[in-house]
Amino acid sequence: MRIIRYTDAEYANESRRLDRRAEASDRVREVVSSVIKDIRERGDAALLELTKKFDGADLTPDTLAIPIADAELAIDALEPRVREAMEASKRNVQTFAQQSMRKAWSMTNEQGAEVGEVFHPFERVGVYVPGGTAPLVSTAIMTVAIAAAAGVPEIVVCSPCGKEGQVNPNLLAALRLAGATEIYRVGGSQAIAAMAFGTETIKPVTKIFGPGNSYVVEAKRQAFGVVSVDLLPGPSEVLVLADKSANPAFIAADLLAQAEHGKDSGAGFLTDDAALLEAVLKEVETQGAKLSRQDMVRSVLDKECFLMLVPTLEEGAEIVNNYAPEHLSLITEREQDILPLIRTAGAIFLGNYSPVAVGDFLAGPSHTLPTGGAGKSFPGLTVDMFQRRTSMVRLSKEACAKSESVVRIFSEIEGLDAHGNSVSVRSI
Ligand code: HSO
Ligand code: ZN
Repeated sequence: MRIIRYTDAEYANESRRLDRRAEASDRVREVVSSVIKDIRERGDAALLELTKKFDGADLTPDTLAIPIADAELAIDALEPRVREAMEASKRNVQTFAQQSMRKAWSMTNEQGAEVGEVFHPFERVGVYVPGGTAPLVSTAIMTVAIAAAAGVPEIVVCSPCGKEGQVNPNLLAALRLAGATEIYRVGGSQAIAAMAFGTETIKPVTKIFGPGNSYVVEAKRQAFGVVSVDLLPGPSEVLVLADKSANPAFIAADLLAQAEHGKDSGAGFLTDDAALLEAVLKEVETQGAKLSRQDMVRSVLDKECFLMLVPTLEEGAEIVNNYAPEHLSLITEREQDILPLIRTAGAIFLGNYSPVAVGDFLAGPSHTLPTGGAGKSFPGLTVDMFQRRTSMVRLSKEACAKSESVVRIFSEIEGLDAHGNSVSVRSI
């Protein structure tokens, strides 16, 4: 792990390096643009070829979709305690979503017009659920169950399959339990392209959600405009900002939980307390040695992890804002001073007893959060992203007459007299 202290000569450079903006590499951009072109031109045929190339699976147009009946069988086959865990997570996620749902409202403006907004769920959305080295069962709930809470009737899911064409049975069950109505065993940028542009088998959607690797994220970027997207969530990451009131064993456990996500994920710890830094370092070693995913944990710790001694928590908060972490764990006895300074974290976990893993699996807010610095421009996934908003205006004859003078002035200065007339004609 990289250790950086504010007393080091390199400190200023290092903290500047932590100021991030989300951007794709040229290579990723080119690969994705050719994949999208291929899917647009050749539909299913391209989708099958690319699935063979990237996932090693031999599919046919008939086996692209996983029958919903199979997903229901997967639910029936769940161990009861596993099913109960999934249901518990879904209950929290959907209750949270109900709270944050946008509801129709109206008010009266200065001229007496009734103005307001109404919300409708998108009719057909696409959700990407990554494959990779761990079956992200919780991601099914943290995306699909929120779409279902918003009332979306058609929830299309794409998730990559293994060489034998299989999708993890727990993931399949969770997808259906969460409310998926169509499930396709395809992944990568080709899955995003298929959902955005449509193929013979996959009908196009109007908005695409969910996390993925850098290719998936770039595909969402390139499809934007044809569809809308939620945000650009990539490989997971955490920063911890803590003072001497923090328990080093808890911090180390959170850093290691992050590191086990493997490739491209990142973890960093910032503190103003030199003794805490040493204690966390030691804990990472002892706890880390016992974990099952040693290779991933080691490689993330070696390449992507840093511990930083900062002169003050205020300066730490500034570095956090520049980094815009997906998750921030903030453990300080000065919470009332430091918390208001944090503006760009996707999610904040407060105090010694709020492990990020509870947010990953159970707490309620979606764990689909902006990564790679995207937190500077995007919030995490919320239920209103599944709602389409429309504004409404109703004027009485009196309100119309009261609006006339301002409208006439605008139509005059914009040189659009028909606009003015459309109001005057009603005000005689
Ligand atoms: N930390 C990931 C979510 C996750 N963790 C799923 C475990 N499974 C992104 O917030
Ligand atoms: Zn996680």
